[in-house]
Amino acid sequence: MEQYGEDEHLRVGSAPEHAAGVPAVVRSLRMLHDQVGVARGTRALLRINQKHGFDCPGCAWPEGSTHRKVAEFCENGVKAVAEEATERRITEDFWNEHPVSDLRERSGYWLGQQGRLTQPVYKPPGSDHYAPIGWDDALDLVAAELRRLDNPDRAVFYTSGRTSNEAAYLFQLFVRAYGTNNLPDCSNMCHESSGSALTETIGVGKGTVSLEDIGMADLILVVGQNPGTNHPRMLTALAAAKRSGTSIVTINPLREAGMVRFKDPQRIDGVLGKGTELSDQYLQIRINGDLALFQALGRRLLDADAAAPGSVLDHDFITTSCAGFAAYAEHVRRIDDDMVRAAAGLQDAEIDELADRLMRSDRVIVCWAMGLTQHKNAVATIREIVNVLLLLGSIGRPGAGVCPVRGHSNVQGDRTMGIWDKPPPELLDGLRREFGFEPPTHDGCDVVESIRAMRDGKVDVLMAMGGNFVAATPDTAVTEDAVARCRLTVSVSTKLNRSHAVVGSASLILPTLGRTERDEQAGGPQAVTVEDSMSSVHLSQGRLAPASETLLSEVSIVCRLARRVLTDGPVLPWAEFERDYRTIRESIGRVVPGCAGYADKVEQDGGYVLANGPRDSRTFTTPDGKAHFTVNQLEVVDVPPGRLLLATIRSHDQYNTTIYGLDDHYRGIRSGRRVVFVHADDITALGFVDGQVVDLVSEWADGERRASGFRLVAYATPRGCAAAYFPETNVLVPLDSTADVSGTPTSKSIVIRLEAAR
Ligand SMILES: Nc1nc2c(c(=O)[nH]1)N[C@H]1C(S)=C(S)[C@@H](COP(=O)(O)OP(=O)(O)OC[C@H]3O[C@@H](n4cnc5c(=O)[nH]c(N)nc54)[C@H](O)[C@@H]3O)O[C@H]1N2
Ligand SMILES: Nc1nc2c(c(=O)[nH]1)N[C@H]1C(S)=C(S)[C@@H](COP(=O)(O)OP(=O)(O)OC[C@H]3O[C@@H](n4cnc5c(=O)[nH]c(N)nc54)[C@H](O)[C@@H]3O)O[C@H]1N2
Ligand SMILES: [Mo]
Repeated sequence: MEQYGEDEHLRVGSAPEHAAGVPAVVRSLRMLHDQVGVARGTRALLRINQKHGFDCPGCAWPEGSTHRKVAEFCENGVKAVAEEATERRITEDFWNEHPVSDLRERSGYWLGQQGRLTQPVYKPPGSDHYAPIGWDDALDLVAAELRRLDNPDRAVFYTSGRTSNEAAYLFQLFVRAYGTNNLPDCSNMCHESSGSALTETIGVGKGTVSLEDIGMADLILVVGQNPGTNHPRMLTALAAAKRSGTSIVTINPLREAGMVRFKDPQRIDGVLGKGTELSDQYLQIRINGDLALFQALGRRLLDADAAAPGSVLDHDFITTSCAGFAAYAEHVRRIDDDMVRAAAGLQDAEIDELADRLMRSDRVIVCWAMGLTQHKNAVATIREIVNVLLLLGSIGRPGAGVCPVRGHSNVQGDRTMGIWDKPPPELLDGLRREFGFEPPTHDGCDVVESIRAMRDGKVDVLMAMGGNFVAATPDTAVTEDAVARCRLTVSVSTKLNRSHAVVGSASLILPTLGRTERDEQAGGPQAVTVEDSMSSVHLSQGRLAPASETLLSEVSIVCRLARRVLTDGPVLPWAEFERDYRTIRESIGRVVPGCAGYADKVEQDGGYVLANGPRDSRTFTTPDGKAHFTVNQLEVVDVPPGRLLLATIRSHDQYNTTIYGLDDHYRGIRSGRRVVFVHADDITALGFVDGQVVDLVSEWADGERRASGFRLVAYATPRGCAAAYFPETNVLVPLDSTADVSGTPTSKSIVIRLEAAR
């Protein structure tokens, strides 16, 4: 396969000891001007995250409601905008020159570089070519295929996290009116573990802190997250907190430059000076050691309070607002120190120091991302974070709480709008009331269950609202075969990706407007709404000329498809919805739990913040109204001798499966992606040398999987740990290796061995 042939120029240098916003933004601007041109590029940048502008398609970190800076974006946002606002176009000739079999051999980087999709194209069964097709014919085709299914559960409807609230709301409405809850989404692979753990323990599956809280905390733990690359604007907030006296502790197997020192592009001392030293303590924990660490911290807090009662624990809060304390305390008092050492790989003194910091802090925030959510025990690990915060009463108070940092810019909103394979009953009640049809009540398939169903011949149609299903999901070989068993695959997309090359017997690509673009409907120019990581909802209005006259918005595509599919089902106001998106928001206000008055409230300046019981009033919407301590068994992933535990991670120049470029600046990698980071002593002990090219072989109960040709890079990480980029390594993640409860693929703990490249 020529797929990853770009790596011949790979260079490995030393990783910098800090993240610097200015050079990073300059590098991205170069990318923007290459793709977009100076005038259109500048116009786009001035509209990112501004009032009356568009929400940055980069990440879900909030913008801050009051003091928006002129340039409220980061290098990540610039790249995301360049990717979408590019002036490159895929035109009719492209499809003649590149049969599907050719697209399959291309890298994700190459596919993305071809530019924006401009017209619907169809690949009929038996053909190796896509050819242009009109919108009506395309949508008729999908409708015919959906209408012939004898069981709606034979169709699966995937959503990625850039879809607006309006499109997401209509998509789930259409899918449920059609008769299935098969609504898997990227969240299943992302923060599902956070949602599961938080709903169970505090009653709401979202974070409980605001941007203001970040500045008020005494102590912030950043666990399993690399904001320097994935949420650069978070570094600005952390640096500001740091300057006002907040302590910051990083818990991460890799020494990530962004968490060491940060030069803020928005400040003069960040441009000229040394920047801000961010982490007061940096714990290079072993992969998957976090559950053990938080149990060990819990025990130290209990012991210290037992020695001086009332000095550490918030007894009032625990007694009046929490359940399950006694069982939890009993359990962590008996944890085995040797197991903690084996799992976390930390010195006792390091854990003692962090415990002291917790005891000295009145307000504690814990932030986390994929380093915690993609393990077998991910849900249990996040429950342990909640346990520690409950002990301290550090939840539902200013400057304190849980902060799962979301990825895709609207992944949290999509879930609020009902993109959920296991819908809450209140949402279904709302749909029943508003539209008078009986929605399906049985659970649908999440991502992994959908792949199993496709593999087992139980799915005929896969429709994706954005994203890159075959590349983002685990077990690439299994998934690609599974998808190929569908009769029809349909992608609503802005850019070409691997999911357009690995398809069912028939395949349609439906090109859509991106968030930066003007959306004109019969009722005038339309805005959409999005929700950020801190539950703030606001309007977003695209300003750039669309990439092509032919593009339809996601809302239009759903409305026009629904009208064709539901001809004998419930009569719903699709034409009105398409004409004026405010009518969608009015319906959201009547249907979606917690969104009363939505249409008016989002029109307020800066939008509004959705209610959140723990944050607003320290109320917990669990069945008994209490916050719950939980008891979690400490299990350590069994890594046999000679094997490593692999985490699959992101580089600085990628957005999930979208590869912007081949550098990972903050880790010293240039012009290539097939690298594996391993401790120098492990490289030697395993009989290899730094720089050697190896295969990664994952070992799992059902057999071995191989990813070939990775350059070994000696790196500062604990013994026994390894890291390499996704999606190249997704082939190593077994489909059935998932997190307990949440079902998230265990993309951060794969047992591998290294073999000299064949
Ligand atoms: N530029 C850019 N921005 C992005 C994205 C992108 O791809 N590119 N993706 C977006 C999306 S959808 C998401 S979900 C977020 C992802 O944001 P992150 O979660 O920051 O992304 P990852 O690269 O997966 O990084 C996980 C971090 O966890 C660490 N880690 C791995 N295993 C463990 C462990 O067992 N314990 C601990 N404590 N740490 C561990 C890794 O070393 C790494 O620093 O970013 C969003 N923003
Ligand atoms: N091994 C491993 N696998 C992982 C992860 C990991 O850490 N390790 N992380 C997981 C995580 S956290 C996530 S969120 C998933 C991501 O999974 P996805 O969300 O499915 O993947 P993306 O790469 O973000 O999707 C990119 C594509 O979305 C389309 N797109 C972009 N903007 C728009 C838009 O506005 N509208 C529409 N309709 N389409 C658009 C473009 O065609 C682009 O090619 O991957 C998961 N997979
Ligand atoms: Mo994500």
